[in-house]
Amino acid sequence: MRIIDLRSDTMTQPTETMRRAMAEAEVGDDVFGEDPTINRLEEMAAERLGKEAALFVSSGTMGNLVSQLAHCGRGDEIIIGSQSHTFLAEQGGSAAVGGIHPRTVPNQPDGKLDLEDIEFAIRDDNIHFSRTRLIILENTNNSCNGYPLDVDYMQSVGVLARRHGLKVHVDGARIFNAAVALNVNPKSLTAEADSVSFCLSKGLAAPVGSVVCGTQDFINEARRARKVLGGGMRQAGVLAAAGIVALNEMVNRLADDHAHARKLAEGLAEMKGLNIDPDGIKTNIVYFETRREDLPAIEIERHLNAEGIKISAFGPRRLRAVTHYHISAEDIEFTLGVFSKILK
Ligand code: TLP
Repeated sequence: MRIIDLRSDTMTQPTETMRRAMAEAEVGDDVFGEDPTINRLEEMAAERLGKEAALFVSSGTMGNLVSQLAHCGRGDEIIIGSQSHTFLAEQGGSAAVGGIHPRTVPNQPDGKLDLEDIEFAIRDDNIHFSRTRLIILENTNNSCNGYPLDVDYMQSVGVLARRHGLKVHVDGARIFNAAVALNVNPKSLTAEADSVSFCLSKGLAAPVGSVVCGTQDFINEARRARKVLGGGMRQAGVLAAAGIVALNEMVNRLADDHAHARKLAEGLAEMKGLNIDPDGIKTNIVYFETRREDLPAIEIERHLNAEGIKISAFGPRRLRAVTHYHISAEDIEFTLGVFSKILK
């Protein structure tokens, strides 16, 4: 049976070029800073995002956690979106591992945190309160339809943070999707951020890894944090080699994923019983709702699965489909055909 896997862009398989680069990678002990391929990936990543230095880590979750550990001490507070991945889906690592207290602010439908809400959440110097240290933004914002946060907004949060002596971390798991969707240089999205982490293993199709970028001092701290978490890898240049190919070859093509997501959204919008605004789909993540009493999300997921189409129910009425490297325009047509059959 033909399988169309729309559960996540994490499902992407490494390309042939990646597999070759991995097999031929020059490697060394990275805990000693001696893996030339990792060093090259870190230099490239820092350059792409306009930062002094970078650190290769095993996952997006580790990237966000080492960044928080580098910026904050125990008892410090972070301001973070109530719908953010770091708050919702990283096991509460901020608190569990770092002793860092999350103060949530509601994400607006376009993923932004309202500037007034951020300002209101910043703590005064008062013996009752923890100290606010860090604001975390997510770009693109996964739960909010993968919405990209624009350059002006990213800058205004940076200005606000500096006014209050705070740092900004960007969970840029899909920052290159944001840059491609907005048609801007990714540097302009991270210029005001103190740190940014991005994933190589999502739309960019590398098998493993994320990179954290920031100042050299910040990266020194993040490197210590990575080691205590057990993330000091040795000859991991075999992984970084795929990451280099990802940065060189897989960024511009993200536009195809966005076009496919939009096409899927437009098709779903025409179907009775589903709720979706295709204009809200700017990147590769498509959330939609079922209004059919007889077809809750989990039932739709089950029917699609039986036809070889994998998507995820994200609540009683909400579902998510994510486009990526292995999803073609024809797969979208086929998927829409199956949807109309199921909804009949
Ligand atoms: N997102 C994944 C998983 O939650 C399954 C997905 O399918 O969307 N930040 C953001 C915005 C993310 O979407 C994710 C993963 C992460 C961080 C964590 O990355 P990993 O999975 O590499 O730890």
